Amino acid sequence: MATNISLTNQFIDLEHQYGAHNYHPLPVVLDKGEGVYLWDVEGKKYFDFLSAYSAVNQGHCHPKIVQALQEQAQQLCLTSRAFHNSAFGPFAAFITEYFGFDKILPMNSGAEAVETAIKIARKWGVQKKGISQEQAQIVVCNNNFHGRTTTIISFSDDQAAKKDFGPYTPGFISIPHNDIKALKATFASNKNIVGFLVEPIQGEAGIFTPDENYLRDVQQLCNEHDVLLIADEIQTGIARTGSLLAVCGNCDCESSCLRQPNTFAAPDILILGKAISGGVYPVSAVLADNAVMDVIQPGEHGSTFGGNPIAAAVATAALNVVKDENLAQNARKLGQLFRNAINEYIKTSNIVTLVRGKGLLNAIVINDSPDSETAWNICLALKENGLLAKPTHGNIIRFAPPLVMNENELMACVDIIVKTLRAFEPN
Ligand code: IF1
Repeated sequence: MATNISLTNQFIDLEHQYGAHNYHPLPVVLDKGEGVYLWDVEGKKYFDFLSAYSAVNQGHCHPKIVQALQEQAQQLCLTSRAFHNSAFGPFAAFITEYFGFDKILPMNSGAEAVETAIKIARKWGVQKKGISQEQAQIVVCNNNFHGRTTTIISFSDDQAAKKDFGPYTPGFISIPHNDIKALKATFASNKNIVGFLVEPIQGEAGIFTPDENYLRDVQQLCNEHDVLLIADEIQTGIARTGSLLAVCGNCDCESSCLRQPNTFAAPDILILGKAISGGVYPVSAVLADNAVMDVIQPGEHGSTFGGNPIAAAVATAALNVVKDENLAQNARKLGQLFRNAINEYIKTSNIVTLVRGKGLLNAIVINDSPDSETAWNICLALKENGLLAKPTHGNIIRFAPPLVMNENELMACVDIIVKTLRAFEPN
């Protein structure tokens, strides 16, 4: 390799020349991770404040999860579901008990799990509600993010994600998030609705937490109209927002907490991905009770890798870490400290207008036009100062560190963030 080009730029050039240009990453090339830290190829150390979009809640290369991966990989990796394997059954029993559902349908990516939920809901609507399959509708929210497949982008509002990828899949009605009146009106005016697909907190849209009673009211409306409540907790789940799931609300999550009195909602279909493997291996899951899940029969859905032995072993270890290390409680405590500290800074700031979020899923809004480069430039400066975060939709910066962070580390991060933002204050 040429010696006058930095190692970083050599790797970036390779990606640029040989990789499709479907991303615009920060110019940092990561080479190693441990807990809340990442190192680039030059040896520079960073705090990770993205956690691979909340997939690495348990911290990078968690030793127990990596050990589970290594042990299972040496024994049996993949059988397909043409045969049974000795890892999937125990994992299915474990994860259904963990979240309080009858059954799991395992997949690999988040988008596949969302597709699976859509198929289950449609089939349930046809078989249990007698809706014709040409008519079945799923209600979704404006500014949703549920993945990248052709069906999922069909009900996206994000033109970058959608434009020129048509024709689009029909059967979706989009209404505002956190708007119970709109949901009520939609249910009242259409008899062909099979499901309501919702992110309990909208992630990509900029971390929007709905009103306290929104999810409870949603649940009640869904019950009244015999519509399946489908919660996409791919980003919000697994302790990220300070409870095991965002739909758990403010409970302590000591045990499986769905269907407890102070739970916000108990979805009919729960979609999980990302951190159910701690970011070690692609694993996603759809959970539901028998009355819903049993509409799927042999041959009607599946995946070569779904439910494979490595996925089962890794996800079991990753979910055990969440409870053993009290990650929900830690996320709740640190999240509060983080927002308090940033709010203190905002009092004297002209560059940040607000901080919002729940647990350790937070965002700050930069006081500049959404088309400006300011949020991007702040993230470049944060990188120089040893902290990695990424802007979302122009002038918002998402802050989502691994949940294994401790208070001292969090305060060191707050110092970096505040120092960096100060340099962007207008004089
Ligand atoms: C990318 C965002 C985060 C998700 C929810 C399903 C999926 C995701 C709620 C699909 C995925 C990822 C995908 C990633 C960027 C990232 C993201 F900014 F786009 F919105 F996290 F905030 N439901 N979100 O958040 O899961 O198929 O990717 O496993 O680069 O597209 P997947």
